[in-house]
Amino acid sequence: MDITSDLKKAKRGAIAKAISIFENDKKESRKLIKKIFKSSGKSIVIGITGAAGAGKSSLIDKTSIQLKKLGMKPAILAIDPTSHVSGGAILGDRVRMMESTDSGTYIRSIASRGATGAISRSIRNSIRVLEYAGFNPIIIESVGAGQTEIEISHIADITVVVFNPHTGDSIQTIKAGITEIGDIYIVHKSDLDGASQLFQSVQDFIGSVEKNPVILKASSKTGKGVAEFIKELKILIANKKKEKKLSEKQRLTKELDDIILDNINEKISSVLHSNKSYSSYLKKVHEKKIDPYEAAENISKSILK
Ligand SMILES: Nc1nc2c(ncn2[C@@H]2O[C@H](COP(=O)(O)OP(=O)(O)OP(=O)(O)O)[C@@H](O)[C@H]2O)c(=O)[nH]1
Ligand SMILES: [Mg+2]
Repeated sequence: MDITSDLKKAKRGAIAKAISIFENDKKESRKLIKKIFKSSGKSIVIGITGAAGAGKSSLIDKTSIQLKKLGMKPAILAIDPTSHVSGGAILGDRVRMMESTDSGTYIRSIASRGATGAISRSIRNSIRVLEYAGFNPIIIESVGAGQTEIEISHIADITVVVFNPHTGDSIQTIKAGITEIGDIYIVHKSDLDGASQLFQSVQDFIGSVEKNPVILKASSKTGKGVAEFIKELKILIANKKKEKKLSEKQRLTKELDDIILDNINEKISSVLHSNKSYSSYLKKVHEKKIDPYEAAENISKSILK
C-alpha cells in the first residue's frame, strides 16, 4: 500500500507508520525514502536540549502554541532515551504536552536506542516524513546526554539549550561542548530560587563565545519570558530560512558520508570476522603473544591489500 497520499494529508496513522518504517524496516525504508526525499530539506528544524526535567516539554508546549498563532504548523519529535525500557517517559510527554496536542500539533517519541548513527538516521528520516506531511518547523526534544545532543545540533538549524536551577545545573556541571552548540540559551524555571544567579553565571560563561548566542530567562509555569523567547526564535527562523539551501547541502554531505562509512563498516566487520588471519591473530592476542596494535596493523594490511 502506498502511504504517501495519506502522508500528504498529514494523517496521523500514516505519519506514525512511516516513522516506524524508518526505525525498524530497512527494506521498506529504502522504498519510502525514494518517494519522499525529493521534497525534503525545507522545514526549519529546532533542537531543544537540556537535562532531564529541565522543563523542555513544558517550554515546547508553550512554544508550539505561539508558533501556531503566528501561522506556522509545528510538529514535535521527542527523542526518548528510556523508551526501550518502558513507555513511561512517552506517556509523560504526551500528558505534559497535552495543550499543544489538542490544538493539532503532531507529537511523536522516537527511541534513542542503538548506535548513535542509528539515532541520526531515525531523526533525519522522521524529519522528512513530517516535512512531507506539511509540518514546519519541526521541534526536536532531546535529553542532554552527551553524544546525542551534539548529533542533534548537527541536524538542527536552531539549537536551544535549556538550563534549570532546580536540578542543580550549575556552571561547573555545564560541559564545554554545550557552549558551542546553542543559538539560544534559556535559564528556565525562572520562578525558582537560584535562577538569577544561574543566569548571571551563564552570561559570564557563554556570553563571550564567538557565536554570540541569545541568553534568556523564562518560566513556562508563569509564562514570564516566553514571549521574548518566541520573538528571538522568530528572528532566527527567518534568518535560517535564508541559509537553508546551503545548510541542507552541508547536511546532505554529512549524511552521505555517514551512510558510506556505515556501509563500509558493516561490510568490513563481516569480512573481518570470517577472515583466517584475524582468528589466528586473535588467538595470539588472547595468549599475549602479540600486542593488539601490532595484530591490528597486520590484519588491516591483509584485508585492505
Ligand atoms: N517551577 C517550575 N516548574 C516547571 C517549569 N516548567 C516545567 N516545570 C515542571 O518541571 C517538571 C519537568 O517538566 P518537563 O517539561 O516534563 O521537563 P522535561 O525537560 O521535558 O523533562 P524530561 O523530558 O523528562 O527530560 C514538571 O513537573 C513541570 O511541571 C517552570 O517554568 N517552573
Ligand atoms: Mg520532556
